[in-house]
Amino acid sequence: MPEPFSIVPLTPDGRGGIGSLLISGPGAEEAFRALFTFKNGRAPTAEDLASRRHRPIFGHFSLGQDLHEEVLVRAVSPTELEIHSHGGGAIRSAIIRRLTGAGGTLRIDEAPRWDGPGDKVPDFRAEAMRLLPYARTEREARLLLEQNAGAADRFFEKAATLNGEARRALGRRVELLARVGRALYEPPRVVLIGPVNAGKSSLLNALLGFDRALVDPMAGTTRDAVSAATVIDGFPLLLSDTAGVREKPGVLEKEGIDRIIPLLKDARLLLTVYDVAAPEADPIGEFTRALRAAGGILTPGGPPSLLVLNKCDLPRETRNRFWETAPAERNGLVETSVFRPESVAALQKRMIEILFPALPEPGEFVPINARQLEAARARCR
Ligand SMILES: Nc1nc2c(ncn2[C@@H]2O[C@H](COP(=O)(O)OP(=O)(O)OP(=O)(O)O)[C@@H](O)[C@H]2O)c(=O)[nH]1
Ligand SMILES: [Mg+2]
Repeated sequence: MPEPFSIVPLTPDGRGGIGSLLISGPGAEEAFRALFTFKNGRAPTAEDLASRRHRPIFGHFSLGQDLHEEVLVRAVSPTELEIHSHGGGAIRSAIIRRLTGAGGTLRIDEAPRWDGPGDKVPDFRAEAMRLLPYARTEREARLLLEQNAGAADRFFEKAATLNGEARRALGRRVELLARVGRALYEPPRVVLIGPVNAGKSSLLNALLGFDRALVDPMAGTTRDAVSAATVIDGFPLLLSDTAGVREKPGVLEKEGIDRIIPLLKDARLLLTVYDVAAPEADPIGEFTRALRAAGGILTPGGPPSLLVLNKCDLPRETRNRFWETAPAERNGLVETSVFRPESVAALQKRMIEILFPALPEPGEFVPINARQLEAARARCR
């Protein structure tokens, strides 16, 4: 019966280039020696580890089936070792699986959640620090450090000096800033929809900066929804490409269209992409009808939608006159071409403006969980 030990993740899963684990307990060293070899293939003895206390030890950690991961190890004591590997989620879980197989128990604090449990009166600084290891970008890390530096204290002091409309205005601002706080937990999902061949997949690739989705001149190329995580202006986002929608789709195409429906509910922003040169008399009406036929109804209560007119590099005479005459829909429309990077950058800017209508000033308070938002609301009523 192996002696017990615990496995404690020191870094959040899959978030960094390096992933660190601490194993501790009476069985830690023995389990480690059975799974680790030096670069020359030799397994370490207890004396090897004792003579290298606190010095980095480089070698291979066995993942089973002839697979191994290069790791750096620090043998703190016979009952405590740090294992540093690549940070990717798959490698981390493989290492943890091997360690639990050798008698270890995974000890993990629950990752903070936007509406997670906590003290009734939020401890603003401590909560920011608890979230810090989960920051994905420098912008997020800076925001949390500012929250730890007294942003909430200043907010509540200021709120106490305000009355009436000024106080309600502060309340409205904090409500908008909460979207930035909420995005720390769930990157907003942006879904590209539109008629077939409008350039949705090309635009997804252009927004990502690499070719994630298949692009083809043939209409109906995308069958499945393809998603990818990206960062725009320091904000992590999820982008989803979808199958083009047209009336009377083929069987396989219909499958693809069916998969759009749940994404519409999950979206924080829809990019409705049209080809400026597509010749339909009423492209918007036609797309909306086809989407409705598939069960997807765009309601006013649903996510905001941004109209993107793509392929604006095409010669003027090929443009559909519809776009010159349709007055209502032209409001807020963004023209893009995947061949014009500045147009893609302008689209990214609009996306961020819609998703985050207010951005915090340096040092400004941002509620980073539901209880913080509730406390701020109560003060601004
Ligand atoms: N001139 C021009 N062509 C583009 C642009 N964007 C996409 N295309 C072309 O339009 C065709 C269709 O592009 P896709 O990205 O596959 O379009 P899609 O909307 O994903 O199409 P489906 O998945 O079939 O619905 C391809 O030949 C692209 O090269 C653009 O900005 N300008
Ligand atoms: Mg496509």
